[in-house]
Amino acid sequence: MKDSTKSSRLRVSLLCALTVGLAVASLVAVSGIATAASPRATRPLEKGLKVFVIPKNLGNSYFTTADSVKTQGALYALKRLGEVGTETSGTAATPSSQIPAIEGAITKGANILIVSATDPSALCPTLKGAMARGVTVVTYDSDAPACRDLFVDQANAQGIGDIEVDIIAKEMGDAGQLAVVSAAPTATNQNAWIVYMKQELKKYPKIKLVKIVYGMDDTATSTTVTEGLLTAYPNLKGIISPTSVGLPAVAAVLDTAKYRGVVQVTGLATPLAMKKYVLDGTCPEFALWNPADLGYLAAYAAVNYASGAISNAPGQSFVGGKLGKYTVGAKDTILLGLPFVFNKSNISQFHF
Ligand code: RAM
Repeated sequence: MKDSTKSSRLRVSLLCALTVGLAVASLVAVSGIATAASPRATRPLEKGLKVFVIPKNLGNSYFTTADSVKTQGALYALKRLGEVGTETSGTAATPSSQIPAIEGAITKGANILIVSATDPSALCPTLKGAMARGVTVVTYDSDAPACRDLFVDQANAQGIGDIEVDIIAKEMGDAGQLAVVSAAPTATNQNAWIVYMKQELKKYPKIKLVKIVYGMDDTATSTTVTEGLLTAYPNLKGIISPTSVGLPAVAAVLDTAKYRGVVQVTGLATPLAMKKYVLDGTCPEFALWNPADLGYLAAYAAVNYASGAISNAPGQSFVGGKLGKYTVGAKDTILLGLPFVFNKSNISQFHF
């Protein structure tokens, strides 16, 4: 099957799933991640564990959704499991802002750290030190492969890269100059997706990736770098922003008569932040997964691991609460599900 056919089928099947009334949470639950391997969770899960959930930064609504009790994210799952959950991080999505929060959590006697890594290597001395002291380290959202026990991945990196390129290519009429407004230059997740974007772009030889700029998961910086792109590349036809802070900032810049429909945009973001731009045509389609389910699953995986109910060997399985059974795959990774495409037909159904 041609890859373009494959990815459009993915989109079609996701949208069909929605039309039969499934919300994102249930899409994830039925997306075929769970396997037939039998659960090894014979040991009871420990209670009263001190668990610190450490997103890239605080004040990002994507992570607020992933982590909060109210959204049924990580802290909700920890509460249900009888653990003591705390969210902490710095204010900027940088290692220098995040590392002191990780160190603080270790000092406070953390049993488990659940971390979205701002950098795959800068965090390692701190995370390895924690592991050496018996602290379970689980990454979610953005990995640090050399210094954690498990990674809970939101969706296949290639699927995320491909879907963004296929959406923008369609909107650009398969031709013209394209730029990327990413998060931090060190972000493991965005960098992995960009690798696959470049690969997928080979299918569209008339699209030229002219520049990658970094908005640092900060609205003001994302706005400034977008304005810089529009000045430097007056013929720009498309922007992909694979960050939930970057995409609404880019869309806000393009939401004028001058740019709407002239410079196309897509990427990853939470639906409430994008509703206006989807409905007014600035950004007809973008993708994401359910961040609350990601946090929830990371909490169940981490507690199962810390309790000795699972190891990180491929085939180990556990029940992720309401999400059902999950299995550890290659590279100590547990996959939440598939990316999901939001557009005019479905955006109003989502409230995060
Ligand atoms: C931002 C962060 C996060 C990423 C989302 C899509 O919130 O960079 O790591 O997964 O965007």
